Amino acid sequence: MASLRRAALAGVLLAAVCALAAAEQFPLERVDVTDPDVPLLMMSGGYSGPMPDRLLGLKGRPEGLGDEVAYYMAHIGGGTVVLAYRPKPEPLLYVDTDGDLDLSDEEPHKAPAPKPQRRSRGLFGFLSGPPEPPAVAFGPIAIRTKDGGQSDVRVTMLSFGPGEAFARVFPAYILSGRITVGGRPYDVSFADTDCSGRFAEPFEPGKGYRCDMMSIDRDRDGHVMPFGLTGDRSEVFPVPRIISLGNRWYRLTIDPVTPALNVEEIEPEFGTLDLGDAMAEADLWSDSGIHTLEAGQGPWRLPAGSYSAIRLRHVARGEAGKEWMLISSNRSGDMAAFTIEPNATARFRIGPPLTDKVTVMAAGDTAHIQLKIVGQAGEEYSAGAYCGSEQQPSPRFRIVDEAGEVLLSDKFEYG
Ligand SMILES: [Ca+2]
Ligand SMILES: [Ca+2]
Ligand SMILES: [Ca+2]
Repeated sequence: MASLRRAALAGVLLAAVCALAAAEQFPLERVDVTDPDVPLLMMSGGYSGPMPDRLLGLKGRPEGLGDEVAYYMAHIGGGTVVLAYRPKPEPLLYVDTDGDLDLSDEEPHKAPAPKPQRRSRGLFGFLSGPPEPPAVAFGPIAIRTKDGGQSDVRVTMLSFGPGEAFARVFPAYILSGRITVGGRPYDVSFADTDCSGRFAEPFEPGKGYRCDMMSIDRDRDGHVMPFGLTGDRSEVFPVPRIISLGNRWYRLTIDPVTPALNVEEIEPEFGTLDLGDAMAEADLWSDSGIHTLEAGQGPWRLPAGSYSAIRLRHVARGEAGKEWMLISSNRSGDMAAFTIEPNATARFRIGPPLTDKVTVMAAGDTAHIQLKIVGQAGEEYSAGAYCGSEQQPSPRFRIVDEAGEVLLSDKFEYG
């Protein structure tokens, strides 16, 4: 009887292990993107301004373009790609699709009539502000990547004034689908944000913001909460290796050829992050998604893996209970890239004692002076503390000559 019970128990355990290991595959479909102003593409491309063509090392140029041609360099597929744009009489774009720095071997791309003006979108995707400049849209354009692959991109030229246009390069399509996990359906999308030609490359701290992005409608309200000040409520984040949904963990693997997404339930290994000071807060990007750490809640148990602090805050209480905050948001210092090992503790100390770092860049008779406040872990804070939600006046400075005479007294500007 006992052995029967043991056998039954073993069977149950085996079934549980099998249930955990079963991977499920969900189809993804290719969805064309013509508007880069969607949350998933917020980190894509950026804007490239015109640059002097003598700096580009071009071996050949397209003929008969006249004087009004402007040259650009865009980051695509782990390298840079040169573009030439002539706005008039009919907009033409040349792209060095084979990366040989020769534009004379390229076909011109023509654009349909410019899109009508519309109001620009703010940080959270709401329509606000003045009308955007007219946009001239090209593509899709197939570009050979550094590793011999192909990246399909679109290029939008935005004119801010006569003779001045900015280029925005973004992926021509995303992969979208619906997965069912824990009995619940979730809409997911993946963008080859860095235009490498490879989808869903998991987050690596060293790549910074040039990483592929994923969105998931986690709360299933039909909208995607963009990345911003929303911390871990954000539904857009760098593609993780593992993701938590409904308190369980899943490994995501993309099959870009089919295309399909494999989802497999796993038991991840955990480690600990200890920031010591109870007043330290952090927003982390990692290969296990976004983590928001709040003051007084640490140390934190987190999945083992790669991390990058994209925002650090040191909070202090001043007189009358006022809350002061120093904010570091430029991925600086030891926490810009770090690892949490399984069953081990990663320790960092941020915030005071602070040191200041002044850099002076002189060009001709102009000097650019930059002040940074540096914390214990090498993290750089903007030089003005926040009290509540208000940033305090920026620090003042004086430039004195050898005799101590004040040559200039002014204050730093934020930026
Ligand atoms: Ca070429
Ligand atoms: Ca990619
Ligand atoms: Ca949502």
